[in-house]
Amino acid sequence: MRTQVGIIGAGPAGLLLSRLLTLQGVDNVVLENRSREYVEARIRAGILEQHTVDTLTDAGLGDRLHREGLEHHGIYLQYPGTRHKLDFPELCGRTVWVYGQTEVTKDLIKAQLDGGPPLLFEVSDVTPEDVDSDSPRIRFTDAEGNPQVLECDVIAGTDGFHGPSRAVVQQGSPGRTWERTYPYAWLGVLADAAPATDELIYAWHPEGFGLYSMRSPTVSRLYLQVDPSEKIEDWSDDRIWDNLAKRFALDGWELTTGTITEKSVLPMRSFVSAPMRRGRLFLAGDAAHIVPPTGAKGLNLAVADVTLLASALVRLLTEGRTDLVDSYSDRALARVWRCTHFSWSMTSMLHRSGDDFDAELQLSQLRRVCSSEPAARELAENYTGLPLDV
Ligand code: FAS
Ligand code: PHB
Repeated sequence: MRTQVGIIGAGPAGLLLSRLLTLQGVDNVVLENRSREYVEARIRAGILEQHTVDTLTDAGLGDRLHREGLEHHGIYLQYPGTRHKLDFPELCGRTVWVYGQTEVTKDLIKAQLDGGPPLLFEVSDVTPEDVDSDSPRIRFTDAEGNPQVLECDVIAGTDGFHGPSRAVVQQGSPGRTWERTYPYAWLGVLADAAPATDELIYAWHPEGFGLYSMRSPTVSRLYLQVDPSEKIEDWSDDRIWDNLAKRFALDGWELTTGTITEKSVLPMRSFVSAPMRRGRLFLAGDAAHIVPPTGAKGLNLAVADVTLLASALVRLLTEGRTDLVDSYSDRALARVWRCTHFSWSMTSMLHRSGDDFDAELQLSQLRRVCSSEPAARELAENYTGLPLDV
């Protein structure tokens, strides 16, 4: 097999990169080790920045998003006795959209299978080779168990945190990684319950953080800060609803409960790997970085990476110019660190560490953001998405 760009991983990063390259006449093949059903069922992100919405729309993937997505004009910050609205259009002139990553992935896969380039599911033993040469290749075993070799001009490692690509980059360069594991996790819940709020609530509470999100006018997506050692089987639906009601409690307001259709405990970490390139192998998305979901950055950062990478690869493969591929890693990492800092700062401001000194600092910062326009604007600009080249 031969193609211009071999893409490892059919998550949002790999699928969107494939779409953007295809629209520019660059042929590519996407290799995915899981099944289509598994990939489409993974419940993850929920918030899209305007840039992400614009990129999907410009790529011809915005119809269902604009039909079913919910445009949100702000978020609420809550601490005991106060629920304060940050008005994004007033603060920074931008909005965000609520549209689950599962839906983005379904739209991308549908477009890919509807006349798009090859997307091979359930492959295995995927190994990038000769990435320091101008003719790298990917060895893999196809779904039928046949050994295959995909000859490429370029390989994109969009294979997430557990994929093989990052290790290949790290082996070749004097690279390095940074990691911070947080002393808490999120218990995530999907429920058939009409959200009891028009926009997301980020709540600080003495017993722990709570996030009230949603997927539609009839489906709520909620998160509770828990200890990382918590086992989901120890959390009955009643215990979950009781804790959520406590963390969002406000006079004159009531939580809407319903049937819980999914629940899981999600670990939280910050992780950055540099550089995001080795020769003809380029990393994008979770393959290169992980952020705690408090800032709603993970999916949007993956989209930003592939927007930069797609332009760089088109210029390399259609004009033979290397300027954008040579600057890709530095430009992508500048935004990665900005989003890493923002996600860390939102996480540190809102999650209880158990230390009362920390609690006073957090409450002071929350009161500052809720009372100072410049402080609120800084949060709003980061949350709704900074320009690609920060
Ligand atoms: P992905 O991990 O989505 O995709 C990588 C793909 O590569 C996967 O399909 C994987 O199966 C495939 N792959 C791996 N190894 C392979 C191999 N050897 N061969 C071929 N394919 C291989 N972000 C938010 O903004 N908000 C959230 O609430 C949020 N919640 C999250 C919850 C969880 C449990 C996780 C893990 C992440 C969450 N994220 C969230 C972040 C998430 O949305 C990611 O940022 C986003 O999926 C990044 O997309 P990709 O870079 O494409 O990586
Ligand atoms: C979600 O809806 O899943 C979601 C929203 C905002 C976040 C994290 C997750 O910060």
